[in-house]
Amino acid sequence: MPMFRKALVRTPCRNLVHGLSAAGSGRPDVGRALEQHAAYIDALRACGLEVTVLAADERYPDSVFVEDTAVLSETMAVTTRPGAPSRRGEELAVAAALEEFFPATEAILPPGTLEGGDVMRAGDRFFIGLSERTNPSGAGQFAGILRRHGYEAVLVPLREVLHLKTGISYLEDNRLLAAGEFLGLPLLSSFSQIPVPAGESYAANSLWLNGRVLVPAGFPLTRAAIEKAGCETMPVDVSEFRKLDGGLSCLSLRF
Ligand code: CIR
Repeated sequence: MPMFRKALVRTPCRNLVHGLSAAGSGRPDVGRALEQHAAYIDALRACGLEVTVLAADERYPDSVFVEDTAVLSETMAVTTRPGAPSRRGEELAVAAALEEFFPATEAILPPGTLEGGDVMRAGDRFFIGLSERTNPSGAGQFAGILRRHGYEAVLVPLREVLHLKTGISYLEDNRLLAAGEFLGLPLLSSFSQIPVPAGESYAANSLWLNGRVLVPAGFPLTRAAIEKAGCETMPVDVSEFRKLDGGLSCLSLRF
């Protein structure tokens, strides 16, 4: 079971209101987003993580979703090339910050695109979503990097959701929280699946951290299902980030 010691987050910028959104559920309130972000950092700290906070960057409305800009493990730091053109460049400040913690970083190069939200680790296997943000070149480059580090890569074509982890989360001990198109998918059949109850699919993006699971606030059925599967849960309100299709995991890089 992994032990996370550190996390990297980035303060939401005022331009968050101009972030990408397909959800059509209104624009985020920046003041509330800042409060929620601070509470999210507190939750990470409560799970034992030391948190590095990068400064807001007004050039990138979506830069609070730092998970999309890198993929990390004990031995590897890969900076991505976001598939959304407006997000390209976010990864530079993240790469610079990671230099303090990793001896070397690798990068996804053009024409490849990859966003960290499309990468889910389960032990030594990394599942990579092929999505509108992660193309076959990006996924292929990343799979090559994984193999060099002794990991296995499994490609998962997506049909409906933005990112792979919009619909599934690995909760350790072979437990997989899953919603929608991922329920019963043969590629994921080796996991013990916890189905996300109808109407709560947003909570499929929950976050295992050192034995506890952060769950978005307001999804009691999913929370109960996770508790029933043996995990202590901690609700965190991320309603303002949800308006931009962002989930709990998107707000941090853990390592
Ligand atoms: C975007 O569309 O890129 C942002 N508004 C949301 C990114 C969410 N990130 C994630 O699911 N990993």
